[in-house]
Amino acid sequence: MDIQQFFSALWHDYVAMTPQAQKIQDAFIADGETIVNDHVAFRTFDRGPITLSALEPHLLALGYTRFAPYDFREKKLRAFGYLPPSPDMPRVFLSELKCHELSERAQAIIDGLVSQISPDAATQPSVLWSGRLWKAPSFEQYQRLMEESEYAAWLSIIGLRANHFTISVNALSHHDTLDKVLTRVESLGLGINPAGGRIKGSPEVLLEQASTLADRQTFTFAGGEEHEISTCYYEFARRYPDADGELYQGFVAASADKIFESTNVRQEPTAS
Ligand code: OOG
Ligand code: NI
Repeated sequence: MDIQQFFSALWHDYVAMTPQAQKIQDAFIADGETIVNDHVAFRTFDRGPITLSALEPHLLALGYTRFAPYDFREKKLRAFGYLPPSPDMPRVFLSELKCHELSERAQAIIDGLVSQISPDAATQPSVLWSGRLWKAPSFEQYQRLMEESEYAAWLSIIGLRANHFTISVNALSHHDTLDKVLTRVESLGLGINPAGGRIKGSPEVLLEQASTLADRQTFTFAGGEEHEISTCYYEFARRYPDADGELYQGFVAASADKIFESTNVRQEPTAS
């Protein structure tokens, strides 16, 4: 599978879960913009056949290289940023949940899910858009995970797929600031993730980012109970050159920490 086929399959799976992404992309194209994807992101458990180290070889096979590690102590996550084989391809952000930092009860729920995965599930790159590789959890299990980790609860029902694509603001010509981009997104009736402020980061840290609130869907839990859940979101990123004139390639942990919250089911009321 070449890198174009990889991202095309990933995008098709993502927009099926995230109708807002197609709507946003169509609006910018109608405005005369060219869409360049800054990065995509994946989430996983550090358990069973789908650990970060089991998924990473698929990125390396496409020519990606590990760039920088990130750690999110409070969210109990670790992650790596990856650089693409050519600058016109998206970067990748791959994170995993440090399951042993959750309670025994939550770990038992996660073990019950990952034990259903076939041992050879991660041998093909399509594992990265395979979705939920286990039966739907019960609503009670989902809520138990939610008490300790929004990420764990989200992953238990959504599974493996791109949780967001990211429009490169650098590649836009009319909407050349995050603020203009967000105003346009809001004009479509979509909400912006307010955590840490609408715009996260700054020119000083060489990266400004913002994201939508994830789409919502009704999900049928084990036993047939239905509840509204968060699916996936869209992000917007503007990169700045460093002192050597090279465009910043990394992520910013303090901003990423807030971007994760785009899929939170419970959104904090905004301060202002
Ligand atoms: C990834 C959040 C981090 C970024 O650009 O900082 C991120 C996630 O929600 O899984 O994508
Ligand atoms: Ni991102």
